[in-house]
Amino acid sequence: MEAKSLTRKEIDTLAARLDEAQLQVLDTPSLADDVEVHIDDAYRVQEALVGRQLDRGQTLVGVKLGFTSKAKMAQMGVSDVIVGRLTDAMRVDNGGRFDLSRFIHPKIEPEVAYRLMQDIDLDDPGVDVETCVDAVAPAMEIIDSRYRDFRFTYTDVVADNTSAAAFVIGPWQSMRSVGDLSVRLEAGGQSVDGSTAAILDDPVNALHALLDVCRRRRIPLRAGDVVLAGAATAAIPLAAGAARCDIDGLGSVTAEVSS
Ligand code: 0L1
Ligand code: MG
Repeated sequence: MEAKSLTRKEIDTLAARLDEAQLQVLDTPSLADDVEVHIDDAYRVQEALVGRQLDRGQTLVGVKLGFTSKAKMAQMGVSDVIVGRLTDAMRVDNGGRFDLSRFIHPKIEPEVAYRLMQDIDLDDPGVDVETCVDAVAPAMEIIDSRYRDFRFTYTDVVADNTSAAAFVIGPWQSMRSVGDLSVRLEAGGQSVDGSTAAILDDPVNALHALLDVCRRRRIPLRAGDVVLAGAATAAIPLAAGAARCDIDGLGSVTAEVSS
């Protein structure tokens, strides 16, 4: 049975619950334990949640994709990527330091980032998203589900702004083909190896998938926006110490995590 659509008040209540979980650094049970949320409403909750962050003075700086690996899609029983928003409060400088205390149970994953050089008209059927990108970079994303034990449904995670928590971008270089490059992530004494091909076979495909979702969900794409294309490996728990991602031929990105 289709979930019935939520009222404005219900949307705002769920957004406030997720926002408080983040602000208090306290997890919350899956929304699905209390209410059935349709995917359309999940994106409305996400918008309301990010709206609360913008009301506190944060600004939008980009978007991120999730579920870009076949394994993750299969695990969640979906065939669509998910999209979340990035704000300036999530940005960590390359080589910079950030504190673990602002997260509930953070994980880190290696990513490829793109930069948009122009606004994208979502209603223009002829737009060539690849020509709207001027740069590519290695990146790391910190995900921090606001749900207890990282246990969530597809709609839960969309509502929770796709677990977005922080990101670090390495040196930008001119837009180029990425395809299948080796990736190594080291963080908190653990390491994981993978390939950029884990991102929809080639991270450039994430740009097309992004445009498709943004058209359907009316998520703006603007000049200067960062696009986190998706994870090249499974995420690993984030612990204090050095974090570093190396992508062959694309460069490195680092951060220092303090407790
Ligand atoms: O790939 C991602 O950025 C994660 C999307 C959300 C799923 C998760 O929190 O594991
Ligand atoms: Mg990610």
